[in-house]
Amino acid sequence: MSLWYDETFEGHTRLGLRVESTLFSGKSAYQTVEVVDTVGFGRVLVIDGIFMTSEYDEFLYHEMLVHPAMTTAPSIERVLVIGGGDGGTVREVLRHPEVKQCVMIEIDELVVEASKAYLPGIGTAWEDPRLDLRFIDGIEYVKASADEKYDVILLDGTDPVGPGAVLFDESFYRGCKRMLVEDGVMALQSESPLLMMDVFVETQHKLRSLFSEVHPYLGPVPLYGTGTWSWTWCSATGEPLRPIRERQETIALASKAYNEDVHQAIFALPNYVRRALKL
Ligand code: SPD
Repeated sequence: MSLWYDETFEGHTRLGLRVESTLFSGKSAYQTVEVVDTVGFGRVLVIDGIFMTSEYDEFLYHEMLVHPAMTTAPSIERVLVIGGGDGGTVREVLRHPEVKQCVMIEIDELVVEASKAYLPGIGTAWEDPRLDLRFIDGIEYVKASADEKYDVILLDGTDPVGPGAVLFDESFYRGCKRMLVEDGVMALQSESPLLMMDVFVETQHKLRSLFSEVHPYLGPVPLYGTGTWSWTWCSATGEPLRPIRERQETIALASKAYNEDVHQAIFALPNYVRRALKL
């Protein structure tokens, strides 16, 4: 008998993965956390029934969230990651030798515990001495740390439901902007422009009210419904298509997806997205 795990979207569509076994299932104060072993996607982290990341395609998500920002920010010594409890985002950040400190703020310790135990191939940088992992609420951290300054801020949240919903609030983005150095870069996951067009567009508007440079970019992540995913690059100054070549070449050498051409290509927006954003 085969067992399938389905994620359903808006009550009209579902993505199903054939499951070999459930490796972990637990409930924290915030959410239900599971790790399932699937036939097609390897081990998959699931939060409140939503697929978060998989061994099979996590690189497509994490490399795209991290490297466009990390190769364009003038300085990358101090990096803040909010969310990202599976460890994939900080792993990519810490591949950059210029990083001196990476503060990671994760609300739910259970996500990190489960990921450390069952997804060790994703979180390979937990022991890096430059990582400062703190289990606190990202909203509270941003409110309380207005004087802290970061060169790069990366937001690796869940969908805008459950405890991660507040990571899509304009006031939260404003707080993040306050923590960026003047020429700093923020990048965030900004949902599917197909399945979640309303969230995608609203997010762009919120960001545009705060940053003069707001550039969404797209890439494939098969685990996420429709397979088309978006991230957004924001800054008060600067330009996403002018990466620092030497930094980029070093990172591209050992990346599975990210390289110089991909960096340029992902910022090309199809007409349906341009029109939705009135570009
Ligand atoms: N639909 C799921 C969106 C999840 C985005 N964040 C994933 C976290 C991976 N580090």
